[in-house]
Amino acid sequence: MHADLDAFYASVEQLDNPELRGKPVVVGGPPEARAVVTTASYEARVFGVRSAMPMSTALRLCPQAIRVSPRFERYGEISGEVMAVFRTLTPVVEPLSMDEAFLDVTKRVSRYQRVEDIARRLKADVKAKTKLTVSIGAATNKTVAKIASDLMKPDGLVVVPAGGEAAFLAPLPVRSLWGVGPRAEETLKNAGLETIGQLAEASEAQIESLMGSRGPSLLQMARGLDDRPVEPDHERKSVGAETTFPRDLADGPELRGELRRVALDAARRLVKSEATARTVVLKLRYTNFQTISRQNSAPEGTADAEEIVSRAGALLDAVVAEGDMFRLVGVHCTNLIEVAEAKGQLGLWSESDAETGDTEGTEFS
Ligand code: TTP
Ligand code: MG
Repeated sequence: MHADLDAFYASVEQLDNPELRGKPVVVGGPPEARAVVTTASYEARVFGVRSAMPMSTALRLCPQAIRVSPRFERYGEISGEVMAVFRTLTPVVEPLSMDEAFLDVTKRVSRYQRVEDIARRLKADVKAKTKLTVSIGAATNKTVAKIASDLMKPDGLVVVPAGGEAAFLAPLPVRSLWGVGPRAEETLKNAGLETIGQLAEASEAQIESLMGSRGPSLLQMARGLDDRPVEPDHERKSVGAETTFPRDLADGPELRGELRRVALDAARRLVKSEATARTVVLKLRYTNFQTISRQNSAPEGTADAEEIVSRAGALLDAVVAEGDMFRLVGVHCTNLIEVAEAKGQLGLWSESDAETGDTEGTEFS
């Protein structure tokens, strides 16, 4: 199964503020800040408002929309609850982002337990626990399940029977396939391949000439074939950020500013990973490439950005000497405690990070 919450951020805002329910809601920063829409409630989507659209455009399309700034920590919290509900059904849960996951329920399905019933019960459980609606697609493989979950949103449930994968995909646009973005879509369209069914019937040679090395796997997908397993996420051991300066820096406002920036970035990644950290690690590289790290730990985990900034600053205070010049500074948070775990629930999970800004992010296990 692929399960994906409906209008996730906007639904959480409507949940926490009853006045927003039933109304067009857009989540994102203010238009003056040239912010974009992270998501829009289904009431706002009627007006054509979409994710990633400039907020100014969204508010022009739907002037009565209520704009709310995002509260990532809150979304992380709810996400942890939802993933915990998923894990009551099966331990084989592979989160893809805060609001979606693959679940392998193969072992649950039997003559007496149809997948429809399992999915319906999961939807009810998520609703009972969080009051949110989730759309579910179920199929014999990931590609088909993911596409199916999107088809009847919101509050959707689509089950594609075994053997019906190719027929299910055939009428859909190639764009629905994983990894087919606007450019690939254009290339395929120019070759007369607009639906997945048309793609499925093309020859391997033709697709390879159009799409290069990705051709064969794309063709397999179009034919409804995909044998990738659901891979439960492993605990991530560290999140952080570091930056190399254009020129070496001595201690001073500039170095402290860079330190602050990477510490904030590390804190942001921590929140995104739905975790708190007990340990803050400062990494420094001197002009001669010698690299050191210093760390401090606290009994309780934190994801508080200012606390991480100040602990990283204290580590720098303790190590810096007159005349030192640095070429890199990094802040890493380790000894992570997952938010769901901290709440006494089972399950460890994290999401893969998108790179933002010009600092270099790292996650290592
Ligand atoms: P999605 O699952 O893609 O979107 P959604 O849950 O808002 O709506 P639906 O699934 O019903 O179509 O993304 C989940 C959250 O991720 C979304 O609520 C906000 C965030 N997000 C962004 O911040 N930027 C984006 O461009 C997208 C697509 C999502
Ligand atoms: Mg969603």
